[in-house]
Amino acid sequence: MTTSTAQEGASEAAAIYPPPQRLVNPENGVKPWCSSMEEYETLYKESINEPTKFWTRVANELITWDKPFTRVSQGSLKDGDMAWFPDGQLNISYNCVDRWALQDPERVAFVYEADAPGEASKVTYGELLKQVCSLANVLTSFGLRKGDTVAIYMPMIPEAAVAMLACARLGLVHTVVFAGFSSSSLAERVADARARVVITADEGLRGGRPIRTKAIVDEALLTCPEVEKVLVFRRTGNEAVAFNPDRDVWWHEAIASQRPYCPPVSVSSEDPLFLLYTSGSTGKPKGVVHTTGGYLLGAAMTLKYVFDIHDGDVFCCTADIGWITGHTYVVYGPLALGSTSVIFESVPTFPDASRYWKLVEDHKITQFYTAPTAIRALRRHGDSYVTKHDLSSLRVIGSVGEPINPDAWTWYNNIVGGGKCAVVDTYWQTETGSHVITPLPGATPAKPGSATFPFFGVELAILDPQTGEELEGNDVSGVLAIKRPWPSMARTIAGDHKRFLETYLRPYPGYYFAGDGASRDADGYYWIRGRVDDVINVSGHRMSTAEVESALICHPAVAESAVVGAPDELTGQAICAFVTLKDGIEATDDVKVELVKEVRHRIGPIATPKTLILVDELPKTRSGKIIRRILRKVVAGEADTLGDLSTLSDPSILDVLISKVAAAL
Ligand code: 6R9
Repeated sequence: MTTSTAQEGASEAAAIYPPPQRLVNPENGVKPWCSSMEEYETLYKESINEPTKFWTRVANELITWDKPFTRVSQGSLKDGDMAWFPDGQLNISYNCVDRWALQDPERVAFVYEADAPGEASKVTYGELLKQVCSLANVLTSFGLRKGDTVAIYMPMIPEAAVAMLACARLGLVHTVVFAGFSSSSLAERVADARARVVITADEGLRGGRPIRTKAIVDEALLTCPEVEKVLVFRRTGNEAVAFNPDRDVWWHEAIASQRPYCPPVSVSSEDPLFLLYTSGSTGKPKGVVHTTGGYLLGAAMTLKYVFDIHDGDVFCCTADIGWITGHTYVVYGPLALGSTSVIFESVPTFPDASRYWKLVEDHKITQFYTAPTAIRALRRHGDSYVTKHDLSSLRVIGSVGEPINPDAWTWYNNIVGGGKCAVVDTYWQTETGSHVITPLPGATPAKPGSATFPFFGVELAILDPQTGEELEGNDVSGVLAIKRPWPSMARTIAGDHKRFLETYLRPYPGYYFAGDGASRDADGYYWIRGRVDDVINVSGHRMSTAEVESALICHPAVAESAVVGAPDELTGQAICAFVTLKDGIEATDDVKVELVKEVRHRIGPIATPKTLILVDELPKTRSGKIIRRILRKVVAGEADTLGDLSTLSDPSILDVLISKVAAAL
């Protein structure tokens, strides 16, 4: 189990922050969607005890169905055959775009804050509809049909969302690959998803620096011959970007010849909407599959209740669309509610550490959603970057991606929220599709560091990790599990349903196993303890230790490697790699630099090991298995509690290991 400073909160008598009065009794009289714990409990109980009534109501309230569903759900976690609203039909782009464009074409769908400060622009729902339709017609002209897969490798620009929505309009399955991934990571995902088309941009821009987006796609596609077309959006216009006229098509040229209307293709609620690759315990990333109706409902409903979205709100989630948070809370959630969503292309410290707060002031953002790692980093720069801006438009501020330590929570609440906003620490995963444990801003008294209580329809359990037995009552710790299917849960892993079952549903039969440790305190609040598998969380990004190890092994100098997460004040965890070199290769600093480069090249900069330690031996069992537990303990500074060492084949290596770690960290 990983360590995190949020853990400490559970044992202390944590401070309780009631919902701000300003939200519960607002001056403008607009009540929060859920304005008391009693109301939360009533709705929660209904969602659990009368699920058909509850889901029928919310699914009809939030979604426009082409063909209404007659059944709410079927299947079970035991059998892994869950389906929601299975006989219903709908189109997501119609729900996210047409509904609002027809009603009010001038309403702003996206505020685009470009990398360069002062270069903001807006996309109205009316314009968005035309753009999505034109692009959908381009995709049709490529011969794509319902069920085909399209890979999207783009910067954070509105066109990335347009690309997703154009796919959804035609029933195409999109797979967005985070544009910080390397060409080989992109190639692996494009091939696994069997994508026939890649949508990209000439270059990206981050913090004033160009990113060679198209060049990375070109490199990736050297090993993906099945890709027929690459559609290229012109972001920077750098003329040096290579263009292959047999395969590449300019976005602006292609849409110019297309009609700006395209009828939406009605799909089954259970047709796949997207694949999103995420790291698991083994080296190969998993293509998590989300379907249509249930996912859209989860996105819309959580955004409405957790961020308390009302007409006229401007919602800003700083996540990249390459992650699930960007899918659900930059694109699908806000648009499903007809709200305004901010697309932020830059980085929080460009040109200085006030960028986010200037953004809030400039666009009168009402809800702001970011990651603890950003909060911790910005806090280091000092309060003045925040306090010089007028943040009075904010009502709800959210956190996601990793446990937020109580100190960072308190700073976020006091300095960013000015003590007048609700802080929502939202726990969820790529696989859950939308929030599963979260406070509701007008209702839940918060405890800093706790994600508080389950969202509607989510029935939680804490299991004994060894016996799988459910731990009843309060004041218990174990592994986190969910007891019944919920609408926005992943349905399978692309091309590998067996792996889906083995990863999530078979470890504890009848439960969804989240992969996180958790406890329920004396008041019933949930505290997430971090991953219990070989996944580490660096700045809120999931990294598989096995994936980093495989990248290291690719280097000809490496004999063996073991990667663990080390606690890190800023990024939560940091990648710490232990490497043994092949015979005859000298352990020099140059080798270390090369190995770090290898990982960056194979996976991307997000996988950069912060520490790389060359050792003569790794701790192993007598049968030759690396004991990562020992490495984890040593890097966490807990070498005095290494536990049972009876299986360690050569205990004499420990002293050297401990002193090398002490010198490196
Ligand atoms: C949405 C997202 C999922 C993993 C998850 C957990 C960690 C996310 C958290 C949190 C504590 C929170 N996590 N939110 N831990 N408190 N509020 O991040 O998805 O990239 O799939 O990561 O992130 O460990 O299992 P994903």
